[in-house]
Amino acid sequence: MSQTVKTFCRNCSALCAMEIDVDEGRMVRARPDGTASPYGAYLCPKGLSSIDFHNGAEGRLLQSLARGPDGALAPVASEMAIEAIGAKLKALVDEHGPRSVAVYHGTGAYRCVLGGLMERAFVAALGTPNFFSTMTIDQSAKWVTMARLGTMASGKNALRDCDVALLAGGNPLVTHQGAPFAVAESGAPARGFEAARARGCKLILVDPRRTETARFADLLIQPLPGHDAEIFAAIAHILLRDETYDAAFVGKWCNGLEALRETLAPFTPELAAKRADVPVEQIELAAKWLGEGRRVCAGSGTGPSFSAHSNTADHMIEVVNALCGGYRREGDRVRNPGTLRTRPAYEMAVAPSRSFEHEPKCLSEDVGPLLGELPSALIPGEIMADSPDRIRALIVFGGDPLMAMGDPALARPAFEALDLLVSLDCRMNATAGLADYVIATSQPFERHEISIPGDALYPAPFAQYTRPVVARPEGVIDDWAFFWAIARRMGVPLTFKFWNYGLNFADIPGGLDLSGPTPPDAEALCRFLAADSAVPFDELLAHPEGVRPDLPASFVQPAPADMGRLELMPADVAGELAAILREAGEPGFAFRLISRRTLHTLNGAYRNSAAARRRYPVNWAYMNPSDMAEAGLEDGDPVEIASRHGTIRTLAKGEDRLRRGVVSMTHMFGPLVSNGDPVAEGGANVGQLCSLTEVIEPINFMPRFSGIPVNIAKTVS
Ligand SMILES: Nc1nc2c(c(=O)[nH]1)N[C@H]1C(S)=C(S)[C@@H](COP(=O)(O)OP(=O)(O)OC[C@H]3O[C@@H](n4cnc5c(=O)[nH]c(N)nc54)[C@H](O)[C@@H]3O)O[C@H]1N2
Ligand SMILES: Nc1nc2c(c(=O)[nH]1)N[C@H]1C(S)=C(S)[C@@H](COP(=O)(O)OP(=O)(O)OC[C@H]3O[C@@H](n4cnc5c(=O)[nH]c(N)nc54)[C@H](O)[C@@H]3O)O[C@H]1N2
Ligand code: SF4
Ligand SMILES: [Mo]
Repeated sequence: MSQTVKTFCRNCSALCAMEIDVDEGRMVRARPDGTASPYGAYLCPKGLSSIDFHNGAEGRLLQSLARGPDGALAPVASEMAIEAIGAKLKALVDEHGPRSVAVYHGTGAYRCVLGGLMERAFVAALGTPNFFSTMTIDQSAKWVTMARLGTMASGKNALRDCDVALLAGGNPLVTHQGAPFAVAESGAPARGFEAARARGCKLILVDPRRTETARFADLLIQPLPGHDAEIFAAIAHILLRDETYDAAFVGKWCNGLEALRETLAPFTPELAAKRADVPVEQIELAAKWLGEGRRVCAGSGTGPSFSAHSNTADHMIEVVNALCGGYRREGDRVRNPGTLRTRPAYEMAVAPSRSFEHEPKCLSEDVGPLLGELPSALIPGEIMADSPDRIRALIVFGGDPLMAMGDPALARPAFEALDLLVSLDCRMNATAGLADYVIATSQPFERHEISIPGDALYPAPFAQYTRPVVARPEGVIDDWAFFWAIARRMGVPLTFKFWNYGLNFADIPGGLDLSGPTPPDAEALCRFLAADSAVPFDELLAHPEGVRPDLPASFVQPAPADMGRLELMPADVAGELAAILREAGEPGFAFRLISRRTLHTLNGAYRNSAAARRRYPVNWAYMNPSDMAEAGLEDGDPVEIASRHGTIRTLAKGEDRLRRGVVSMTHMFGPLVSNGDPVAEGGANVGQLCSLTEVIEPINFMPRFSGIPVNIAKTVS
């Protein structure tokens, strides 16, 4: 029997609405569904490939695995694995306390609503501070900025409202990464940029690569990577020099203008232009447009957050945004106040928390949490710490931290030293290969899901609920059911709550008591989450295509209380800028290796789909054709890429979109540690070029994933 089912994609926070044809219980075709979606009908190649992925293109796990006495992983019933894991965790907690248990939340966990909330409930009930996620090896420079500069509660201006928008180091046309950090709409990003241009909005991009997004740019600055701190310090310098900053906004909400002026005095546009190797006129023009803009937004993607001095760079990008008053202001229209949970917006500064200076601190470094999380790059150090409180068990939920954090020479032995490593995943990956247990989980189209991750991010109010499109195979379990069962086995009483970033789980009132013996019902959990929804749950049930409620117009309200001011130039940031000024560069390396993402893969996932393999039999080392000619390289030539920390082999490919002096590769290809044959291995792991101990940032301990100094040599194969 064949039928068509309405649901939504779970790959990224765009949560694009889709229709899937199901034939005899098997998904066969996907189409975009524009019936109610605020993006209209839209699916990117990953949304379309999710059918192949679902049907096993990537070696789906249909059974859980346990490591036997012979050291090999062998199939095990999930219930038996959970019994053994629960018993082991309980013994560890009884002997060493809750801190001995850690959780890592990966990309596969973000759009798994019930799993993610059950995981939070488990961590809160257990009382371990060891919550890690990809966020601290991604753009946590933004979290550091919030903690040091503060934040405007009303949020930044949306692309739909801007007349000047700046995006540094992001490529939303490919990644669909948009607000709240980057300046873009995550669903149908090209339509968002086209509409902005049609309104006359000017778009400025700062990227060493002329990205796919650059076709919408009015100004493209192509710097050497790792110099965003100087570039944005110079833009701020010009705004102050020319008095084109928003003095009313700064006067009302900011501290530290004089310290900013003083610190930025040496950061002239000429200095930034020289360091970043760009025309000084481009920096002047960007600052002129930003200064003239009436409604501005400056933001960034991963580029500046991955490169040298990422925390300082991000701070300066936010300072530029603040000098332009680039936030929604009292009386501004709030296009989407949220649907499942409607929130008022206030024009109000929230003072910096400097949460990282407070307990609970890490064992291996004197640093505390950012938004309730500890830095993922410190997981190896927290396992190896000479302390009774060290991490002894790690549960990895939808992630591959060994591939993601880089420096496998340091990280792998630490993971091997754990008493217990559990991977909760729908397929095998490098970390799962080391695990004691791999729990085979359901995949998105087999789950109940409600659109919480998109709720405040959709460009207009919208909510969607989906039941499973197809049944889950017999041997797999839902992620939430794993956390519920483990807690039950350990005697840890769970309270299920509507948690979101910025909230402290324990402080959220109410919740659903799940401490009883009967497993909860997934739909009942979603109904609970929709209890305060502007669209009643039954209406969502009746409209599987989603609902766009007709909410009364909402506007930014005046501040209800004095919460503080933004700190433009705290002393630590001034110190970092002074150090950057003294820096002599990193001689001895001819190239800088920069990060990139590809349209057909999602970090480690989808790289074995037919479409991805055709395009990327290896992860190419893309280079500027003139650089290649100078090095005697031709397309497809084998090359060796050497950083201070490691060496990998791959094949070179010319790309005139890249500026000279950079080589661009993507992450998460190939085995964790290569044996040197990139073609046979399907790529090489750029993480081998990274270090978890050197050139690491303060506060979030962010490793350098972009702008890595490297040399490139042709290899004789
Ligand atoms: N198709 C696809 N979509 C994805 C993903 C995927 O793997 N594939 N991954 C998802 C994830 S986990 C994330 S975090 C987001 C990331 O989303 P984006 O941030 O949009 O990711 P990238 O496309 O890698 O864009 C980073 C850009 O920064 C530039 N860059 C590198 N170094 C520097 C620098 O020092 N300064 C400046 N100014 N620019 C620099 C690079 O050239 C690149 O164009 O995408 C998400 N979406
Ligand atoms: N050198 C370098 N390193 C990087 C980056 C880089 O650009 N360069 N990018 C960094 C960034 S931004 C990120 S976000 C990280 C990514 O790091 P991770 O998130 O740790 O890595 P992924 O490969 O995305 O792992 C996602 C896993 O989730 C699984 N999965 C998918 N759906 C589900 C599900 O429904 N349930 C469960 N349980 N599992 C599921 C997939 O099979 C996959 O194994 O890497 C970081 N590391
Ligand atoms: S943009 Fe994101 S949600 Fe939409 S189809 Fe692509 S991966 Fe799925
Ligand atoms: Mo990411």
